[in-house]
Amino acid sequence: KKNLHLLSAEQVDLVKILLEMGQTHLFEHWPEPGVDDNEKKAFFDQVARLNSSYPGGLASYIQTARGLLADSKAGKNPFDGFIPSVPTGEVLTFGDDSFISFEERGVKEVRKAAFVLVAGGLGERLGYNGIKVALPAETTTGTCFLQSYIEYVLALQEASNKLAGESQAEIPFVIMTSDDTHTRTLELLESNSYFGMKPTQVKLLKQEKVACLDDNDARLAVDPHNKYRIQTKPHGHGDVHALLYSSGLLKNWLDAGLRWVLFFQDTNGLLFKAIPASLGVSATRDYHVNSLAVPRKAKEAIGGITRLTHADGRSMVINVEYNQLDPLLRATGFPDGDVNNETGFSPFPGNINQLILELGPYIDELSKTGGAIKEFVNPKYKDASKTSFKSSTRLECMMQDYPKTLPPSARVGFTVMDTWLAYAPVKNNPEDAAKVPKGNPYHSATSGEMAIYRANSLVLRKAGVQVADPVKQAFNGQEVEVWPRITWKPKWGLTFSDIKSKVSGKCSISQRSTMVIKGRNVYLQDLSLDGTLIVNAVEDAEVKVSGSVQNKGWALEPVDYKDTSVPEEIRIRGFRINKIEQEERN
Ligand code: UGB
Repeated sequence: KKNLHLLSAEQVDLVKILLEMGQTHLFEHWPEPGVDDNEKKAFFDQVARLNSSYPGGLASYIQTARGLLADSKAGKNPFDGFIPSVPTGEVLTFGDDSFISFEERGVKEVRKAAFVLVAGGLGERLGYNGIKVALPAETTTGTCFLQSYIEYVLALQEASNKLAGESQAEIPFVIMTSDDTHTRTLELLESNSYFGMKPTQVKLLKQEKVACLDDNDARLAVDPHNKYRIQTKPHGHGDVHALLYSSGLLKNWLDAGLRWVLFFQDTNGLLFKAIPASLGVSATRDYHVNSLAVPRKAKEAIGGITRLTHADGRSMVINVEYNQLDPLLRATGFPDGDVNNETGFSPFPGNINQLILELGPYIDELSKTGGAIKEFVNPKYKDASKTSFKSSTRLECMMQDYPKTLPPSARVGFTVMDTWLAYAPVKNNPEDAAKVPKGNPYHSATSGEMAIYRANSLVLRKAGVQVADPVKQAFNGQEVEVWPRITWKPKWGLTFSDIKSKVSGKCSISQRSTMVIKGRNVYLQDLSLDGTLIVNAVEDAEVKVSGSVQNKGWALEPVDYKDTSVPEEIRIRGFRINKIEQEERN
């Protein structure tokens, strides 16, 4: 009470709420007024921030936490009463007629879309010191993830505007950051002129962390390094919905005639190869929610997309995390749990956490929820009595849990794509990746880069180019397929039809080759490549590339991830590219 004069009227109300919610311990060891007043003020500012950035405020956070902690202590199954079944969705095969027509539809629609990248996570599993979007997706060109994403969005925008015969639509690009990534993301954009995008087209929304909890009564944790702060931790990527809603952007987009919002994660170098077709599926099937998925091996460490039906009539199509799917199946009449069927895969498609939401129904839903997403809590208990925690915990939420509050009438579907085309995230550090059981994906910087070369090689093969088979090689203890290092700028080839139209005659590329296509109107005709070829077409210049190209090329040289004389972004992939000789065409 003696410190109340430090506060504004609103802050006094907040303190009252804290006291009513059993949080007196926060002030217990505070000295007399006059001592540390600035720190005390900073404490109240923090409390105000924690309150305003959470839908319903701190009181609601504490209340929800108590409920979830009690459920967790009681060992309550979050899926109690729900029966899982395999939902229906669209399964695509790259390059066939329906894939091509979905792609065409997607490109047409994309000028009515906004893209949202969730990039607030530090990626503790990867252990990289920088922000993940600054990592090169591949080191042949050194293009980082953020640059690749922006160039894809710009290329989609241009192609879509061209189809519409209009040129004014600008696709909004939002990046959700956090205190861990915000400044560095902004610096990356600013020091690279936003990779060619107009700065006004890009919006950064910073998520706030949430208060940590010390016990089952949801007593807020005092920061161990500063008694005038509440300890905080990330709340998860689910924050993106509340942030988009409270920023007013959704309303602006609706007013501007937009129809879709696409969400994606920070390190999937393949993702945009899957975007046109899956947006086409959303538009054709009129999906309010479309989750991108890949075939999933039973028990593989990605969530499964599942229909859950409750005896009381509730029903939803939702991601069930992999550690929950097997026990859920066993408890509901499937004694073998999560197993592969005759296709060799689990019947539940694997969630890659790329969502396409239809804007109208999305806003309708958020107007009811304010963007709050069903949360969960995952305390690490000291012992079986579950009365105390090893360290403080907090509530978390995931963006793919958005459909949990939707009415059963909502059209929730999914689109399954080949893994080689759609999904190769960079999440694991070299040491952990090397320990991944044989046959399971490494999800490392090494496998992420190799997946880009493989996908480009397979796409060109399908377009008629004779691309040599890969060789197997181990980097950082991971055996990967090394395909020719083929890369192109998004504006060269956004869809399969696009790419096919740029390849003709008898083209071949040997395994040790590298090909970098930088221009838009580059046509490969009767090209035989054995070495490195860089095609630097200036803007719209038409360049025909043919004949035989042979040189010493660029070689992959192994490096050890423990060798700290090599830059971190290189050594985490276990090789560097020695650029011995190349031919350049303009
Ligand atoms: N992220 C944020 O923006 N803010 C946060 O507070 C946390 C993360 P991870 P995760 O692709 O295989 C997801 O850590 O959460 C961003 C799905 O939940 O890479 O373990 C972060 O920057 C899971 O169902 O993944 O697992 C990154 O861009 C499965 O699909 C993104 O959120 C899995 O991804 C994901 O964060 C997968």
